[in-house]
Amino acid sequence: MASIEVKVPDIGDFDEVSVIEVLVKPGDTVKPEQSLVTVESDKASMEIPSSSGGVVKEVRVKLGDKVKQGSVLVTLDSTQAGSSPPPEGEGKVGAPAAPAPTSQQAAPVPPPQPSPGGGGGNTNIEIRVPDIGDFKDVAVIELLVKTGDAVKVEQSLVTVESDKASMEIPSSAAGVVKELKVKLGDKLNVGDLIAVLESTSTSSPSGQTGTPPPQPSPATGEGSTRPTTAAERTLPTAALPPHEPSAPSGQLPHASPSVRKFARELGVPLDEVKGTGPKGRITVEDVQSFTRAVMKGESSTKAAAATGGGGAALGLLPWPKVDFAKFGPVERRDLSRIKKISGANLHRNWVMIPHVTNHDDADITDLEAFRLQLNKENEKAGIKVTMLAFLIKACVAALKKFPDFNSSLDGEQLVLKQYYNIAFAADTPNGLVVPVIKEADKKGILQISQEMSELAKKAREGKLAPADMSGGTFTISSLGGIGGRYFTPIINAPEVAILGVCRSQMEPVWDGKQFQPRLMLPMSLAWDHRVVDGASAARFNAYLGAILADFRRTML
Ligand code: CAO
Repeated sequence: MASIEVKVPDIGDFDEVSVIEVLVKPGDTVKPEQSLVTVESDKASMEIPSSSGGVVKEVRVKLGDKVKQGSVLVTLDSTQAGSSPPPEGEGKVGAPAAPAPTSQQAAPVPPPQPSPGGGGGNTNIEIRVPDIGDFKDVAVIELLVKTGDAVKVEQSLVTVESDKASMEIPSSAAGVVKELKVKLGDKLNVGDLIAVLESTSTSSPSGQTGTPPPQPSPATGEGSTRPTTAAERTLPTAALPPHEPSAPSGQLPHASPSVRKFARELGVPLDEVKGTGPKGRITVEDVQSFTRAVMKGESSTKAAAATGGGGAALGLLPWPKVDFAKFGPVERRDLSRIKKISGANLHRNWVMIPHVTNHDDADITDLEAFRLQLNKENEKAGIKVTMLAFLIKACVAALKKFPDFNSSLDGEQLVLKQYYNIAFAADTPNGLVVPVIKEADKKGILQISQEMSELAKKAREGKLAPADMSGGTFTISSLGGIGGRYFTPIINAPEVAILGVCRSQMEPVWDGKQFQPRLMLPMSLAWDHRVVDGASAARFNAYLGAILADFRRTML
């Protein structure tokens, strides 16, 4: 029976790091690459994986211990299931895992580069991702600055996260952010451009003065400047709806990457969990206790409280369990990732929002004639306008007239948004996604059409970035290209209303003297009865119908 000592591998530039979490205990079976401990330096927190599989015989470290390369973490009994030979090139027993999930290495950070166009007194400086060790394609989970912000050397610009570590990327120079080149969800690698700064001070880029360039710092530490909410962190995987982030509520939750990942998988808002670990660090147990309390109805998340409770104590019968195969052949298919996420969101929204739907018809005879003419004119430019683009514009006009429909509930307050970001449901082979046309009030029909077709294409190819699906204030679900008459669309929380439209068709409409053939568009407006009522919904639909019947009214 071979006993293997698993040691701390090469962790780059660090002399000593503290053990902040022990992830295994004697008797546990571990697989190669499974994380054993989380360590933290003043630069980053990271998990150290096992170089071999086996059963944990002894854990040689405890919380707070300082470890460095070569320190023994655990001994494994390698005869058990799950063991595997040490990684290639590591023939000796107890060799460190290769390569270690270091979040930084000692390699130099590329100095900031003056970029072209920086003439006169001000120089443009490009800030790029420094060497972040073995990580590739780390996701941006937080933007810590925006255009126009003055930043100091070492000030964090963005937070990135892999499944092993999270870290903030600091600026290697001082200046004013001229352009932020990344957005939430972007995947970054060494050398990628993060921002262009305009150097207005006498301070010169650190790489040029010979001072050591700043290194990424831990995103889990107390030093973080602006926290993102847990809701924001779920954005990379969010489909319908991408939950509107609530206002930042304080410090960035202090938790290791594995705890953050665990919380994200459960949908636990980490900034609402009380940490019981050293220095208030949130542990796996804290996340589990939080989840248990919510499930038992003893506690509630802020989001749930804002919309009237957790819904855990509905007292419903259990879901029927049927052995379908008893009645005939069946096939089992896993739900797609998008379906799983959107299903959970749809379920919550359906259960928690008192939906009411008003149905109405809009006479789009003249608008359709105009649309066809427009498409003829723009045939060469390759822009195709569908009714949805007009609907987006018409909805903006209706939202301006009835601002409650462009709001969100926040506890006992209504947040009335003064921007008009219209989301539209897009059907994709993997499920439903909801991209957003930002600032639709400031865009013309042709631009909206173009953006819509780009977003729909990205949606079908599964390439929508979280930012493409966030910030919506009202949603339209159009089944017009498919068919049907009316349906109840589910409100895309935290929005308060959604418009569903179906296929238009010619109908006889009485004009007071005779029936006229008119092209009628069936509309279904679903709304949250806590925020609006039937009378205003009927007025909204009537106004929308009037605009669609005579689009000149949008100019009024
Ligand atoms: N009445 C009649 N025809 C319509 C119409 C309407 N209300 N809306 C669109 N059409 C026509 C278009 O003009 C186009 O006609 P041509 O092929 O002759 O040019 C055709 O239907 C197809 O349109 P489209 O679907 O490609 O374009 P769109 O802008 O209307 O919609 C998009 C784009 C992405 C929203 C749509 O493709 C889609 O995915 N719809 C499904 C949304 C959905 O699933 N909603 C349900 C959510 S709840 O589960």
